[in-house]
Amino acid sequence: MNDQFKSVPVKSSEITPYTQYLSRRDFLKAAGLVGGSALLAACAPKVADAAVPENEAGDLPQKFDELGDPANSFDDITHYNNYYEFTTDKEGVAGLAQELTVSPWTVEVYGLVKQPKTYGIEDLLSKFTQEERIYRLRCVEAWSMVIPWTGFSLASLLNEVEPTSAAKYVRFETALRRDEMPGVGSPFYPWPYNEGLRLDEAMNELTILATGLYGQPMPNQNGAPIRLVVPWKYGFKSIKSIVKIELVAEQPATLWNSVGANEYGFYSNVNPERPHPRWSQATERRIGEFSRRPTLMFNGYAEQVAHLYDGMDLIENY
Ligand SMILES: Nc1nc2c(c(=O)[nH]1)N[C@H]1C(S)=C(S)[C@@H](COP(=O)(O)O)O[C@H]1N2
Ligand SMILES: [Mo]
Repeated sequence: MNDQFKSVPVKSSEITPYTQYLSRRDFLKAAGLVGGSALLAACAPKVADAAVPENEAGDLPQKFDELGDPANSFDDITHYNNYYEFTTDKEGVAGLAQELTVSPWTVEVYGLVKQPKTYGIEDLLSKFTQEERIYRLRCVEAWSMVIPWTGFSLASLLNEVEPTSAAKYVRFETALRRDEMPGVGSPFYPWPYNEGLRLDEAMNELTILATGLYGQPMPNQNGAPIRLVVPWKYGFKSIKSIVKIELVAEQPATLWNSVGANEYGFYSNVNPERPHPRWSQATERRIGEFSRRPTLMFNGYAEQVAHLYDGMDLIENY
C-alpha cells in the first residue's frame, strides 16, 4: 500500500449489524460501562422501533465510532445542515425542510440494468435489512461529525436490478420541488442536485442508502426519506432525498463539479494532502470540539477503499 494511504486502520467492527451492536451494549452494560439513559435503548427491540421524540433526544444512547470518538448529538446532527435546496444557512435548514413531503415517495432505478424498477420507500425499508453504521461525515468545508445512520448497502439494491456490462457509473438525483424548496429559486446552481459514483465505488461495502439516524426515521433536513452516504468522500457526494438512481456508461455531470470543477472534483475523496484552492484540508473541526484535529486519508477508511484507486494520482484525480 502506498504510504499516503496509511491512516487509521479500520476493522470490520466499522460495520455494526444491529444484533452485534446490541450484544456489544450488553457487554458494556455487564461491565457497568453504560449509564442509565442507555437502558432505554437496550430495551428497544429493533432500530426502527427505537423511536424517541425529538424533544427527548437527550435520552438517546451514547454511541461511538470505531476510532472511539463519540457520535455527535441528535441536536447537532439535525440543526447544522447543508441542504441548498432549502437555504445555504446551515441553521435554517431544519425549519424550512419540514415543508418537504416525504410520503408517498418512490425511487426509480433504471438505465443500464436488466431489471429496472421503481421502488416505493416502504419496499426499500422492508426488503432490505436496515442496519446501523456509525460513520464520520467530513464536509469539504473542513468540519466533521460522527453520525449513527441506519440504512442498507447500495450494493444490495444494485444487485437486484442487475447492472449490464455497459454500466460503469451510477448517477443519483434529488427530488426537485419548486413549491417546497425555496432554495431552488437560486440561479447559481443547476438543479436538480445530482451526484455520481464509479460503479465499483457504489458497490463498495461502506456505501449505503441511509433511511434514518439514531434509530429514528431520517429527519427531513438530513435527506428524508432516503439519502446516499459515502463516508470516505467529502459530504457533498452524499446526496439527499433521492428519487432517481441511473446506471450509465459515462462519468455523469454532478452539481458541484459543474459549479466549480477546479474546487470540487468528481472523486472528492477526503485527502489531507490536496488543499481546496481556497483552504487547507490538512485539519478539520469536529462539531462540538475546540481544537482542530488532523484530517485522515479517505476520512479514516483507507483500509476498505484505498484499493479502488490503485495506480491513480489522487492529487490530479481529486
Ligand atoms: N440534495 C442535496 N444533498 C446534499 C446537499 C445539498 O445541498 N443538497 N449538501 C451536501 C453536503 S455539502 C453535506 S456536508 C451533506 C450534509 O449532510 P447532513 O446535513 O445530513 O449532515 O449533505 C450533502 N448532500
Ligand atoms: Mo459539505
